[in-house]
Amino acid sequence: KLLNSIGGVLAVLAATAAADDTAILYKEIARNANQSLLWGPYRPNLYFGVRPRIPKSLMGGLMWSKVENFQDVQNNFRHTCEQGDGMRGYGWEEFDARRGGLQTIYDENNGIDIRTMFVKIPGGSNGGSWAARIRGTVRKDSPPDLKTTVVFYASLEGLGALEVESIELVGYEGDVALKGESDGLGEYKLVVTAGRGFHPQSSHPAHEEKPLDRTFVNSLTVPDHILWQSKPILFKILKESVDKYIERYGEENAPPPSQVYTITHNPGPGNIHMIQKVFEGDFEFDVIFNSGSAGKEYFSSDVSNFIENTSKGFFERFVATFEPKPPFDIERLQRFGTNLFSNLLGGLGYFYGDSVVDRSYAPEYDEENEGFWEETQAAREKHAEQLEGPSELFTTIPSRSFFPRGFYWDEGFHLIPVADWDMDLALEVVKSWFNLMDADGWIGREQILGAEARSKVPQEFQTQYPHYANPPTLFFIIDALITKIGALNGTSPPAKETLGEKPTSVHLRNPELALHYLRELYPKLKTHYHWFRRTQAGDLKSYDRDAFSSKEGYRWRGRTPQHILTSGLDDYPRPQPPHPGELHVDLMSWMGMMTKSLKNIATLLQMDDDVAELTTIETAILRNIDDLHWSEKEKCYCDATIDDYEENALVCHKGYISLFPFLTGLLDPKSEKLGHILDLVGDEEELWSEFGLRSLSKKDEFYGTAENYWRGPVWMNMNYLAVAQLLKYAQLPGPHQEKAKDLYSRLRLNLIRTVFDSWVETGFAWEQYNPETGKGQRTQHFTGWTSLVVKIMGMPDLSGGNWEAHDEL
Ligand code: 6A9
Repeated sequence: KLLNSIGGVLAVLAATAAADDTAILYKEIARNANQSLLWGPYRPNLYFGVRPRIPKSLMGGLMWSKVENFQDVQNNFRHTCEQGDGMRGYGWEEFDARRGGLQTIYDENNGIDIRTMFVKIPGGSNGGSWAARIRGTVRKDSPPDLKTTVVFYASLEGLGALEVESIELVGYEGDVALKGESDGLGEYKLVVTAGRGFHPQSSHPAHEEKPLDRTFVNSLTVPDHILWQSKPILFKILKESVDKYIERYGEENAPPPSQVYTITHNPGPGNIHMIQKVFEGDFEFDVIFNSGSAGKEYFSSDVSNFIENTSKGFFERFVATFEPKPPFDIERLQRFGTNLFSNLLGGLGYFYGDSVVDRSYAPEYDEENEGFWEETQAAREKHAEQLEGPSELFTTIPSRSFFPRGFYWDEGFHLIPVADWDMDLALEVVKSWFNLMDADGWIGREQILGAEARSKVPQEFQTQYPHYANPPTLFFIIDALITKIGALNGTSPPAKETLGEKPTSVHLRNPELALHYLRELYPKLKTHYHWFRRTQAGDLKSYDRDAFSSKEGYRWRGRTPQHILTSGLDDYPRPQPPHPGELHVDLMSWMGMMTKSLKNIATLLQMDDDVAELTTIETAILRNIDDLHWSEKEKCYCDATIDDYEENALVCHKGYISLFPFLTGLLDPKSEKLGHILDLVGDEEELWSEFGLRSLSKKDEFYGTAENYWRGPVWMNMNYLAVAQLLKYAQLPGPHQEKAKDLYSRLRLNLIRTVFDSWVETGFAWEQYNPETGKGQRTQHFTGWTSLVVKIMGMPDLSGGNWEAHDEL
C-alpha cells in the first residue's frame, strides 16, 4: 500500500538516466545552498561574532565596555556570552540563516543597549557579502554622556593575507578598510565605517596627541591557535597603553579612563586587527564585508536598505510558518514566538577542531560484571585520552552562554521547528552530524571541537567514549521530511510552502531531491542503527522465557549509580545497584522509534530486504516493551533489573521514563495500557502540575532530591513529545480519545503560559521550570528545546474556546 502511494515519485528515479540528472541537479542545489549559508553569526558563544563555514578563515567579533572609571574595563568588557554579565536579556529578535536578523543586548551593568543588525548580501561566487550595523543606545537610567569603548576585530586563521588598506598616523578620521584574500573567500574588503556619535573630549594633553574622535587600529601577528582568545589579546595591548600613560603622567595626573583605555594606534599587516572607537552617548557604525567576486561594493546607505528588507516580512513569515492557533494567535504571543525561534536559529554555529576521545576499547568498557562502574571508572583514569580529528559541525546549540556547542539529542529537538522554517537547512545540519559518524556507526554525544569549545568544559567532562550513546532524535527530522513530502500517505507537498515571504524549500518542492537526500544518507543511518543495536544490547539471558527469544532488550552504557548521562535524563532514578543485566525502557522505546523511522525510509527507497528485517525487529520490540517493561502492579512502564535472587524484577520510578513507549509514539490508541498512562499523566499527585508534566512523580521517594535535575522539574522537550502524542490520540477514535483531548487542551495552555510568564518576568527562556512555582531555573537563556513552544502554539485548539476559563495569558 505504501509503495503504491509513492509510485509517482519513484517513477522519476526508476530510470538510471533520470537518477543521474537528479544527482547533477542535487549537486547544483547543494552548491547554491552553500552560497547562502556560507556566512553567519556562526560563533554563537559570542554576543556577536561572524565567520564562514570554512575551517580556518576570516573571523570577526565585537567587544565593548563602559569607560567611566578605572574599574569598569576589567569587569565589564563583553565578548563571550556569560551568565554572570547581568544582562537584562539578549538575543535575536529576528533571525533567518539565509538573510540575517537583528539582536539586542540589554547590558544593564554597562548602562547601554547594543543592537546588532546583520544582513547577507548575495552575489559572486564566494558566498556573497554581508554587513553588520552596531548601534549603542544609552539606557534610561544611565548618564546621557555615558562613555563606551567598542572594539571590532578581524582575524585570519590559516593561509591568506589581511592588512590595512591605507595608513593614517594618529588614528582614522574616516572609515577603516582591511583588504584580504583567503581560501574559499577569494579577495575581499572589510570596512568599519566612521559611523555616527559624539566622542569624549578633554583638556588633558594626551587628548591632543590622540583625539578620541578617531578610530584606532592595532594590527598584530599571533600564533593561529591563540587567535580565538581575542579578549586576552586586547587586554594585553590595553595594559601596555595604560602603563605608558601612567609612566608618563603618573597616577595622579593620568588622563580620563576613556583616554587611558585606548589601544596603541599601530595599523599594518597582521593576522588580527583590533579596531577601536570611543563614544560618548549613543552611537552607530557599520562593518561591511565586500566579497571581491560580487563585483559591487556596498556602503552604509545600501546597508540601511538591506536591513529594512531583511526585517520586512519576517513576522508575517513566522506567522505563516508556525500558524499560532487560538488563544495564541495574538500579536503579543506571536512576538514572543518570533523571539524564541530567532534565538534558536540564531544559535546556529560552525565548529571546527579536534576533540578528546578514548579509543582504548578497554575490556572494562564492556560493562559485563557486577560493579562494572567502578572498573570503568578506574579504566577511564588509566587510559590517556587522545585528540582526534579535526572535524567540523554545523549545528544549533542549547545555550549560548553555558553550552555553546552541539549536543546530539538536543539537536533533533532543535531541528523540529527549524524544519518547518527551512527544511533545506535542517537537512544540512542533519548531514553535518552524520558526517561525524565513525566507521562503526558512533556519533559522540557532546561535540566539543577545538580549544575554544574545550575552554568551557571542565576536563573530566571532555572525553567522549565510542561505546556511549544518546537518544537518536535526529530521526525526528527524517520523519518530518517524509511526512512533509507526503510520500507515505500519497498526499502532495503542502501548498503552504509557497506562502508569503517564505522561500520554498527545494527538497519539498522537488520530492525527488528529498529521495536523493535519503538515498545518500541511508547507508549511514543504517550503520548508525546497527551500532545502537550492537553496542547497547541488553543481556536477556536471565530473562529466559520464550517470549524474549527475539533478543530485543536494551541497556544504556555509561551508567554510574547516580547518573545515566547517555540517556539524556542524567540523574533520573534507576535500579540500584546498577546491574549488567538491567534493561532500560527509554532506550527500548527509542529503538522502537528508530526502527519505525528507518523502516519508513527503506520502504520509500524500495529496500525490500531491509523492510522485512526491520518489520521483524519492530514487531519484537513492540511485544517485548510490554512483556519486559510493563508493570501490572504499578500500571506503567518500568526499567527491569536482576534482583538479589537472580530473578528479573521491575523497578518503577514514575515519571518521564514510565511514559516512554507513549512519548515515542509506540502505543496503540485502543490499548488498555494507554488508559493507565493517561491517568498517570493527568494525576496531580503524580506527574501533572499546572506548569507542565513533572519529570518525576511527586509521590516518588526521590522527588526533588539530590541534584534534582530530572527529579521533578518540568522540561520542555519531554512535554513537547507528550503534548504531540496527546494530540494524536485526541484525534484518533478509541476508548481514550476524550481523556486525551482534555489533557491535551490543558497541557498545551499550561506549557505556553509557563514559558511565556517567565520570559516576561526575566527576559529569558530557561533550561527547565519549577514544578511548584513555574519559575524558570538552572541555565538562563536556554534557547534550545525550550523554543519548542513555537510548535505547541501552532497545535490546534481542541477545547472549543474553553481556554477563556483559564487565567489571562
Ligand atoms: C558539563 C559544565 C560551564 C544536560 O542541553 C545539553 C544537555 C542535555 O543533553 C542533557 O539532556 N544538558 C541534560 O541533562 C546540559 C549538559 C551540560 C554538560 C556540560 C560541563 C560546564 O559548565
